[in-house]
Amino acid sequence: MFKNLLTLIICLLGVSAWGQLINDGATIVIESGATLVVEGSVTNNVNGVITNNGTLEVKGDITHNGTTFDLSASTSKLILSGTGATDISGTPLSAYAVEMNKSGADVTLSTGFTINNSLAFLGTNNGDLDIAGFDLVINGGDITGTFANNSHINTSGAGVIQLNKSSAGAYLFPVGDGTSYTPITVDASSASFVSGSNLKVNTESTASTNKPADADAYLNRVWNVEATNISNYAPTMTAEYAQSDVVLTGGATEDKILGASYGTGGWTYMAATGDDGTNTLTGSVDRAVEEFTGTNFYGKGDFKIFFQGANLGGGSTMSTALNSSIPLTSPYHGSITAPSIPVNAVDWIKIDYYDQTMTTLKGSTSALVLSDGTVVDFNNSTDLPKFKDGTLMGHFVFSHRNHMAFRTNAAIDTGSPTFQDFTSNINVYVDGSILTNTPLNLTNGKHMMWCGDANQSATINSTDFAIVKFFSATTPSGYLDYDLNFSGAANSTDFSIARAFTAVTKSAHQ
Ligand SMILES: [Ca+2]
Ligand SMILES: [Ca+2]
Ligand SMILES: [Ca+2]
Repeated sequence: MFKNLLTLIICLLGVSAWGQLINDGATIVIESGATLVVEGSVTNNVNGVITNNGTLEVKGDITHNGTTFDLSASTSKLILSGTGATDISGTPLSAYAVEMNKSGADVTLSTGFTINNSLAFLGTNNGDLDIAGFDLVINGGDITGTFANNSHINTSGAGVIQLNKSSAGAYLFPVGDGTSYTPITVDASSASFVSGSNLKVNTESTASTNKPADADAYLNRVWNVEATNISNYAPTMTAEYAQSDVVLTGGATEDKILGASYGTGGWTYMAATGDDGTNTLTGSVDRAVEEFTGTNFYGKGDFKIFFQGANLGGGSTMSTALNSSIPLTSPYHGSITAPSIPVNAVDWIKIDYYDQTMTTLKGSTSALVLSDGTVVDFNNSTDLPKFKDGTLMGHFVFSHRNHMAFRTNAAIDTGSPTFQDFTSNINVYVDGSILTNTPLNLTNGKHMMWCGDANQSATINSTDFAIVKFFSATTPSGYLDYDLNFSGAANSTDFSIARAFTAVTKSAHQ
């Protein structure tokens, strides 16, 4: 429209409506209070200067390859409207306030976009803002308005929303993939923000590549959240997934999907919840870079347990004489096989996990006990044992092939497990009706699982003695239930141990 008018200065004072605006070198100023409505596209070519101090409403594309496209005045507003698609391209744009007010059409970024005050989504069906591979930076203000499947910020590309904030708060990121609105709120109200703090968020419509191998209830939805220059950062995430994100296999149900976070050190499930009715997940995180999603809940436990039979001679550790005989497959669960047995492993242990009130068994797994009493994950001896589909607060029952079972007294937060040193008799359930024996046996300065329940009956008595006597008579060797001292053989030593421990009947507190 204004080709080759290099020296023209146009000052817009009232309300103007143009078909399209191609500026090849003029200086166009929209004064404060004035409105320019462009029914088509705005193209600011080389040497072009556009300064908006009022309202610029554009229904078509915006292309800026000119000298200046200044939308930064605090009196200014950029309205993206119309029924056709808008593409923003060229030199990265910076605007003070932006309103999304389209009708069933999207705005797509083909360049970076910084908004210095606010981004508002007006009305309904006003289209998505697809940031594609570019970053949308919100500099201090908020993203407000009405969001829906057809009105949100599509961050399924490589770009992120970067929310620059200098004060703590709960911040909504109205993200989605262009089809489904899947927002996440990062509640960092308790964190310390400074000038230069920011949160970066985008979402991906795929499952986490780090998803636990045996997860059978999870989402094809990941929210990437990164915090920069924020201290005391331990936010609560609240995210909403689309029903189409849900993946269930092997008969798993959607209620198994809870908030899960992946980052340095692996998966965490702090304060994890899930609501398959509202499709809402929550979780707490403590890392600056997190991948938040929904999977089966894998609570963890941090336990220290001693088997009396492996510490009959005393000392600070248990015997590992049985180590080379320990089978890769758990004696308690045929489906659980360790890739290898750690050289300091003493034996397998069975762990049944219950809900908070100890009324419902949620699952059963096996773990390995190391010589210092540490209980480790069978897949990875540097990790804590995991409890798939357990509850956030849960109880545990510990059983062994020839030791008497015991259980927790108070439910444990398996999303943020604290160390449970059962050798110090901490959090061990006592059944007041059992007067013959304590749940664990205090010996050599430690509380240990009682030796001698060779038939896993929750009672140590003459039956166990008879079993050990019978099977040790032929002095077999290997991984044997009647090898009470973990020596790798059953013989007269085990016979003597059985006779001593079964002389007085003992019962499990459970
Ligand atoms: Ca659902
Ligand atoms: Ca028994
Ligand atoms: Ca033995």
